[in-house]
Amino acid sequence: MDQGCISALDSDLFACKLAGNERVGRSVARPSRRGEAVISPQPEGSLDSLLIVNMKTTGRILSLSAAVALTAATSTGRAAEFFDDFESYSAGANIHGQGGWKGWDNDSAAGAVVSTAFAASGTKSVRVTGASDLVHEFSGATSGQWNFSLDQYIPSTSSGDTYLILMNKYRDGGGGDYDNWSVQTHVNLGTGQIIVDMATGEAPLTLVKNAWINWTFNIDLDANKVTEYYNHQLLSTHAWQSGGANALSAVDLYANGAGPVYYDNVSVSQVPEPTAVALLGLGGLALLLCRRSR
Ligand SMILES: [Ca+2]
Repeated sequence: MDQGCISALDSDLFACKLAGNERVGRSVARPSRRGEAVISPQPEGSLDSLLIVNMKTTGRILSLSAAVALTAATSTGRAAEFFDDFESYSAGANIHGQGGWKGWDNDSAAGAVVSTAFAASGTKSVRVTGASDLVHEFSGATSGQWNFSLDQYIPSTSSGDTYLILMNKYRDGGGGDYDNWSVQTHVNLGTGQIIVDMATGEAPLTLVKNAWINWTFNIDLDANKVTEYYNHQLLSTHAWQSGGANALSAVDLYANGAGPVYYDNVSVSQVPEPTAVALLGLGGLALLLCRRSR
């Protein structure tokens, strides 16, 4: 393999990545989008910069191929990504009506308070307790593979049964005729068990108290499947939806009178990220052309 070609390729791709992040910031700009579910079309500026750099190095054939690859990435790259670390809100405030958060059915009484008692990132998290039934809707996640992730802290003094829920259909006032549940993880603070409500026969996991743990859900909307991980342990794999929609519609942090439970770093991301797909496509094309030119 031509090492000189590889070095040049690596350098160009690195430059491309830097240019893309500076102008677009798919990864670095996440915190600036916190609190809002945003439609993030593949930005035209970054595509131009990628194309220009690779035209310099590999010529018109690559530029044409890259254009095809980038067009494909663009057509699939409209993602509804989301991130919230709760740092942008005032401590002690009800988060209902801020950053897209709201109580279930848009009821402020079902909101939750921003807290500085515990934080997985920065100094703040959101405190879900009592009447809290905190919702954030998402749009655009209607096909492909997605990761939903958040961090959870439960003090040993908390009590009751609390729930972490993902909806494939949700709207304010939708009720049982419209709303549809995909994930309902049940945390029994009394028995210390993590229980899957949306599948049968799954062994409960042991609740971790007084520590931040991560929940991750790998969602394959095309295959109608979700895999749930609690504290990096496999909890369950089951169908994403039945009688609902192939979509990630909302998260619901449901206290059910229990708590308090603290949540931080709520994240929705597409897998793989469209920018990464574009870069991989360009890299493969460049390597192919380097080999042909030898
Ligand atoms: Ca935080």
